[in-house]
Amino acid sequence: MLNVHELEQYQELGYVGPFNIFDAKQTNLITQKLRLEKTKLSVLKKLSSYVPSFPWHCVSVNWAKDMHIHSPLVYQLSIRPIILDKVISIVGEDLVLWGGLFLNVRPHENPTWHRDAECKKWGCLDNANVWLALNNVDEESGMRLISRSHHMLDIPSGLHGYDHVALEEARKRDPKSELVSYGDKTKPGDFFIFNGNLWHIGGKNNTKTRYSLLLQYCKSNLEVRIPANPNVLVPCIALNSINGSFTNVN
Ligand SMILES: O=C(O)CCC(=O)C(=O)O
Repeated sequence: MLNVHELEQYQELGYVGPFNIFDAKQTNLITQKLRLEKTKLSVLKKLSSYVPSFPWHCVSVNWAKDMHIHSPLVYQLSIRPIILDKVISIVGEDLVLWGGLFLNVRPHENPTWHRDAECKKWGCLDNANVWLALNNVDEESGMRLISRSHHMLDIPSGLHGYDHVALEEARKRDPKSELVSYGDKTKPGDFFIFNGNLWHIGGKNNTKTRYSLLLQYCKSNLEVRIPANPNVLVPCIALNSINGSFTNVN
């Protein structure tokens, strides 16, 4: 569970944590297994594109955050009580897991500031993202956030990877916003929780691939659509159901 202060911080600033869940040995093992599961999934996706009747209708769409439905380990991690209890404190008991993304960010990649397009119409306590630091997460390759930006109506385009521009823009909207570098706060095996509407950017390591896991939860009655293909509902997994009626669960 989150305590009252942690929940207040999530509402006001948009993030909470870090919390430790795994030691270095466990973290290495998880990274290895997830690399394997991601490789298997990408092979299956390629195969499915050659077989018109392949029953993976949601997989072939331009949708990368689907490891929660295809990787047993991602699902198992998402229901670990130390994570799920905290997410429930924010979102409530009736919730779904709508996104699972194993990130392997390489040194040549250029991450950009963004917010999660899927949740732009949702309220503050409607959703929670969990970011689990796996391998090669350090000061420079951890996540960076702009506090309070989840309350802002927009995010300007063209922020690219520039922290000072993102902060300047945010402060035009709320002078109390701050740049928060989670790389300074997290070590492999730690996780933190942030609102999907928060302006955020994943850092990169200049020499090694950085590994982390993003788990995305929301209230079960919300519609989650693939931003690039809004006719398609995102495949979700019902967790901890009370009433059993879910908008997104087929
Ligand atoms: O690089 C990261 O870990 C951030 C990923 C992210 O923010 C996203 O996929 O929306």
